[in-house]
Formats: sequence, C-alpha cells, structure tokens
Amino acid sequence: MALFRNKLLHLVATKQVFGSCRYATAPSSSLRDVLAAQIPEKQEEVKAFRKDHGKTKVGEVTVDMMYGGMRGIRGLVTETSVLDPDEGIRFRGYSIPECQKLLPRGNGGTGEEPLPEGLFWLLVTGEIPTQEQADSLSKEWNERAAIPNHVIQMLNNFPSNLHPMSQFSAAITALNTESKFAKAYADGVKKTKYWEYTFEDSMDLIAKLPTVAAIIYRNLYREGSAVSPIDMKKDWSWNMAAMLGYDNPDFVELMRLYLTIHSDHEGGNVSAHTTHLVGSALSDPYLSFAAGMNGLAGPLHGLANQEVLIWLTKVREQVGDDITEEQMKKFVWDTLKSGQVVPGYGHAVLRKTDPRYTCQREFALKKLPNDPMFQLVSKLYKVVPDILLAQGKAANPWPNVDAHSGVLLQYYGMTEMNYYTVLFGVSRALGCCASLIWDRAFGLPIERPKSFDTPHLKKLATKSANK
Ligand code: AMX
Repeated sequence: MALFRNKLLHLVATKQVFGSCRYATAPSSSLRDVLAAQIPEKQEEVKAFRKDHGKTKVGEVTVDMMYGGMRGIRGLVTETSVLDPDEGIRFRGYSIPECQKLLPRGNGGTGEEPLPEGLFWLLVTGEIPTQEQADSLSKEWNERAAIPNHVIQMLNNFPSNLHPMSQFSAAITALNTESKFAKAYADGVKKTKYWEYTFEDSMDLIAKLPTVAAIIYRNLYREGSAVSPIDMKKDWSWNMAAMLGYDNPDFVELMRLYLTIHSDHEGGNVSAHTTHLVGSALSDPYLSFAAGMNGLAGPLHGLANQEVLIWLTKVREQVGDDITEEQMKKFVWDTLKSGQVVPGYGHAVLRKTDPRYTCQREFALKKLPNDPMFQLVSKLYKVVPDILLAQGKAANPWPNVDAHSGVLLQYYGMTEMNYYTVLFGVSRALGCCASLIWDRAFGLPIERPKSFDTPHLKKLATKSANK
C-alpha cells in the first residue's frame, strides 16, 4: 500500500497522471511526501547529465583565483538558489519581489510579507507551496520545537560576556543529542536513506532555533525572563517574535520578511559553504550547521549587520542626526583611512545594490520613513558608493543586506546590536538545511579539493605558461 502511494505521489509530482493540471486532487501537505516523490526523478536527471557531460569543462582556475579566496571558481552544486551579480538572488528561479508576491501569508501580522515556511518549501522542492502546505509546515515546526533540558541549562549557565553567536553555535552543537541521522548512521542505515534522516534533523533543527534564539535574548537582555511557550496557532516567525517579547504586528511582519530574505545566497558564501563542507563528512545537520554559524559570526559575513549599527551609532553620537552630506563623506573617508571597511557595503559576487537591501528599504519607507536612523542609512546610500568608487578598491561599491537590517530592528525596540547576527543565523538554517537534504539525496561525497604549496604552484604555472 505504502509502495503504491509513493508511486502515485511520484506520478503526480512528475505530472504523468494529471497532465498539465498540476493537482487534480488536493496537493499533499506533507513536505516529506512531496520530496520523496521528487528525489528519484532528480537523481535520474543528474545521473544522465553526468553520463553525458561528466568530462565537459565548465570553467577554469587561475593562480589569482587560488590566492584570491576562490572567487569565481565554478566548484559547487547548490540547487536552492543562484546569485546573479547584477540582479541578485533568485530562490529556485524566483526573485525576492516575486517571492513577496507569490508565497503564502500568515495571520497575526499585517499580511504584507511572505511566510518563511513557504520559502523553505520552495527551496526544498522548487515549487511555490499552497497556503495549506505552508501552514502544515508551521504546524509541524511547532510540534518539533521542544529543546532538551541540557541545552537550556547550558544556555542559562553561559556568562553574559559570551557573544550571542557563540552561545547560538554552542547550543546548536549540543542539540545533536537529538540527531536522528547520527543515530541511524550508528545503526548502519543504508546510504539511500541518508536524506530521510537529514530531512528529519533539518525539520527538527529549524523548529528548535527560535526557542534557542529567544532564550539567548532573554538571558542577555531581559534579565533571564522566561520564554513564552510555543503557541500552536502561530507560525514560525510569529512565535519567534512572541518568544523574544515583541507583539507589534509590524514587527511580526518584519520577522517574516527578515527570515525569508536572509535564508539563502547560493552555495559559496561562508555559512552555506561551511555547512555543506562539514556535512560532506556526514557530520549530522546540527554539527554541520553549527560550523556554518561560526562562519556567519565573522565581521566580513553575518556579523556585518552588528557592525553597521555600531558604526551608525558612532556617527550619531559624534555628529548628530542633522549630519550634512560633507560631514557624512568625511566620516566615511575617516573610516577608510583608518584601515577599516565600511560595513554593509561591498560583496564578493554582487555588483549592484542587493535586492535584500532594496526590499528592506521599501519596508522602511512604508513603516518608518521618518526614523532618524533610517534617514542616516538613506544619506549613506547617497554618499558611500561614490567614495568607494573614488577609493578604487572595492569591486562592488553598493550596499548589501546588512546595511539595512539593524535599522529596522532598532526601530521596533531591538537595540541590542550584538544579537542581530543570531536572527540572520535562524534564517540561514532554511537554506543550509534545504541544501544538506539535497546533498544527501544526491549522495554527494566528502568534499576534498586539491591544494598546493607555492613552489608546486609555481612549477604548475610555468608548465602551463610554456605549453
Ligand atoms: N569598505 C572598504 N573597503 C572595501 C569594502 C568596503 N565595504 N569592500 C571591499 N573593500 C576592499 C577590500 O577590503 C579589498 O581591499 P584590499 O585589497 O586592501 O584587501 C578590496 O576592496 C577588494 O575587495 P573586493 O574584491 O571588492 O571584496 P571581497 O570579495 O574581497 O570581499 C566583502 C567582499 C563583503 C567581504 C567586502 O566587500 C567587505 O569587507 N565589506 C564590508 C563587510 C560587509 O558588509 N560584509 C557583509 C557581506 C554580506 C554578508 O555576507 N552578509
């Protein structure tokens, strides 16, 4: 019976039963079932592709690329999203404005922004979910949200000077007592079943993160006050806002937008790549994602959102809100001359304003047009790109996602800048986990690129140049 059901689901998913009519019956509201139906087809597709093109060259590697952070090397397969230098991110082919338009909405906010549940469904399956499918994920995550006592105790025992990101990463590592993948592996599960346990762990991990994040927040900034229990009627973002102690419907909506847009940025960024790399050793999803979070905690990556607010606060303290364009320019130049980067500007791949910046700016224009900090961010947008161009170093003078996010959070009362990267981390779990599931479905091997020392590389380069 189960076999027949899986076969039928497969036929429905591959449209062999109902032709162009996508769902002649109600679509399955189980993400696992939809995925289970897709995987065999995708495995066959990749197998055939590799058979035809396994030896086809798709790029080259130069010496500069090797010393230059592997920039531009085509070396990873990530199904969930692709980043275009000019256009920005597309999640499974959909731009951010398209996601804002097409993905299901939630209750309890203002209904303007998409549910991250819908985005996760899209990242995993490549399909825009129905409202029912997105709601089923909210329900499932609520059911999986409980975290074990040893993690709560560990968080409660951390000293207040331990950075929230260190607490977050440590808690995720310790959550691996719950890993179904690790247990199944120890029990000798077959490789073809790895994805199922990775899926289970991913769903559990995503479900548990808002509670972990809320405990850290309350311990550090709300005198250790108790986190309210998960409300089964609320979605993931709404529950998180409530657990953090924020009930403004606009903040709930902001959380939905925030958790959607920070989720994924193709495979090469530090957090996604690290999660994938560590996962390739078959470390369970908790260990893999915790490693990714240690990368997100770097100031050139996710910590930049904290750095931006610290920097903006300095501007306000030293010059005030009525800062002129000339004063602003001087402040930016002083930052550069002191050898620091302008946080929130530049990107390794993007060459235009980050659409994640743009959609946050649109949110701000609607909800907080007169906020002094937002005005400051807008003034910066006018002066920084020209200065970075004049300095002539940064390949991309335009703002990235981190230039804007802190400003929105502080407006609703979340002024604790050190905490901002934790929210980024909660969101990034969606992309990293969706990718891990497909890594296991494709049976990708342990990652192990070849490295050389400089003498070997010189020999290789000379040989290549003399050919
Ligand atoms: N301010 C000052 N200098 C900058 C700069 C900025 N915002 N962005 C790049 N540069 C400098 C680099 O430091 C580098 O200088 P160097 O030659 O002296 O080492 C030079 O310009 C060339 O760098 P690049 O090729 O343009 O960038 P990259 O790919 O090496 O690095 C990034 C990309 C994001 C790390 C860099 O632009 C940066 O440091 N930006 C500020 C920090 C930030 O906002 N990070 C968040 C990025 C998004 C994210 O991951 N969350």
